[in-house]
Amino acid sequence: MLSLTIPRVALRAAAPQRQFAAAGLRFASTKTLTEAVAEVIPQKQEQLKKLKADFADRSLGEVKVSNLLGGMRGLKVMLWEGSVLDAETGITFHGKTIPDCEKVLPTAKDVGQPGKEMLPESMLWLLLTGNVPSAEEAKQLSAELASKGKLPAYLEKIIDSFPKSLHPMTQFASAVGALNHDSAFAAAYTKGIKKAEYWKPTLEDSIDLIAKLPAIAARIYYNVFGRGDGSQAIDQSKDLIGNYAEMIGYGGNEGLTDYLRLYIAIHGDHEGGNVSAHTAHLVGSALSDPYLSYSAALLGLAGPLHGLANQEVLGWALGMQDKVGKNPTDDQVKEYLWSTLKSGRVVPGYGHAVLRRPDPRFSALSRFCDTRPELKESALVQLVQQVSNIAPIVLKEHGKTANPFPNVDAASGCVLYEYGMSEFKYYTVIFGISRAIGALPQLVMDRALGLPIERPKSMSMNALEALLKK
Ligand code: FAM
Repeated sequence: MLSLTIPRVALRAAAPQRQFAAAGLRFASTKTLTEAVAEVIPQKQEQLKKLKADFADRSLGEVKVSNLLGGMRGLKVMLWEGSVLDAETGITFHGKTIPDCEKVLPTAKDVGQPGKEMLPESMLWLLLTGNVPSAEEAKQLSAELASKGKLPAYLEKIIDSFPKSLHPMTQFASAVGALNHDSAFAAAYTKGIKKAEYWKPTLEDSIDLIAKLPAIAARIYYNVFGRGDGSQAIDQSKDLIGNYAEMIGYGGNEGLTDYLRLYIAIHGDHEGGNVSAHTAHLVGSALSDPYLSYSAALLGLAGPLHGLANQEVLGWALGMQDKVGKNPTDDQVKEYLWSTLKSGRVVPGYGHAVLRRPDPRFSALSRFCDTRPELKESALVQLVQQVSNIAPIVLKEHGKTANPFPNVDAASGCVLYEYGMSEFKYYTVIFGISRAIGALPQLVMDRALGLPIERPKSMSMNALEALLKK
């Protein structure tokens, strides 16, 4: 689909051999995720201690008025362990690029499921521990998540009471917040748990929440759009997304199921400063439990400049097809782009607060499209490709956007639509399932490192003027 495409076959040929396990066996060497996290925490604590002792007074750069007025762009002011976003090369997860992850992280096939894409479980393991899980470890994590995936009856009732007209993201955030009813962290805190132990119930809640997100999302889908099995049945032998696809009625669709695995794995983490990740960290710094913290993160994700953009892109692309037909010429695309810009709207799916190159997540989704004949032939997917070649030229000419290239949302919703999931309003919920696998591991690390409540300094314009005129 794209010139950025690296043949996936080549990537996989280069992959180191994974370990394979017979279904259902726990090998003596196989750790649980909790055991693996417990192993890495002492090193992280030691690293923080040393950083504080050796460098606490070192400067990381100056703070300019433009930083204060400009959404704190570029200020290095928070710790985030799972991933780092480079403006030119994009995201790395504990130093691994998306193509690296595609080579080494256990896939659906590696755990005996139909499909070829890396599992979100594998990404979660990497983000939490910094290490690549074995296939057995990923499989064991799938089983742990399946065993915790069923929703409590009170939550089902709460979700069923929401009006259908309430945006799915509002329902999602509300349902996640309500799970704080059962929070292990909140209960332990009330009982007076020691600070050094905070991370344990935080991890317990985080795993529980990640396990339940697919069923919450599927129940909302069923209630609002009438699709899926309605009961969110969980097959204990399936991976997280294999179960989710069944719950929303796409279990037989291997292409969509595998797309969801890739989508959810690569949307998981995008370092700490984006609105959803930062919100989880900020709210969690008040020792709000993982359900409350992630509920708040989801409300941030629901904004059109953040997670809602994938829904916007699809509406925008279909609007173009309505206006000029399914296979527009380059000139018609250009004209449509200009009409969007001239009407004062942003071109959804383009630009980024940090990235200054095409988003490697967009490239990964494009590679996926290249491997699937049903997508390669799609007029909508071809339009995504066409726009990705033309929009950067138009946006450069327009002259405002710091990054004229596609971000991940430029493709993501269109592929869902092509697979028959036409309910735009639901798309950000899928992003919301994903972002938990990045935001919650950091919350565990925040508690393990004993990070303090966040409290940056704000200033009024009068106070700022007074300071600057001194
Ligand atoms: N179309 C038109 N104008 C754009 C633009 C776009 N795609 N992207 C940025 N601009 C404008 C922006 O509105 C601003 O104009 P004003 O000075 O009049 O306010 C100017 O260019 C400079 O903005 P910037 O420095 O390039 O971007 P920001 O860092 O302020 O904002 C985005 C970053 C992502 C919010 C912005 O590029 C945007 O609104 N893009 C479209 C929405 C979108 O795709 N969001 C999804 C982002 C994605 F990565 C995610 O979070 N899921």
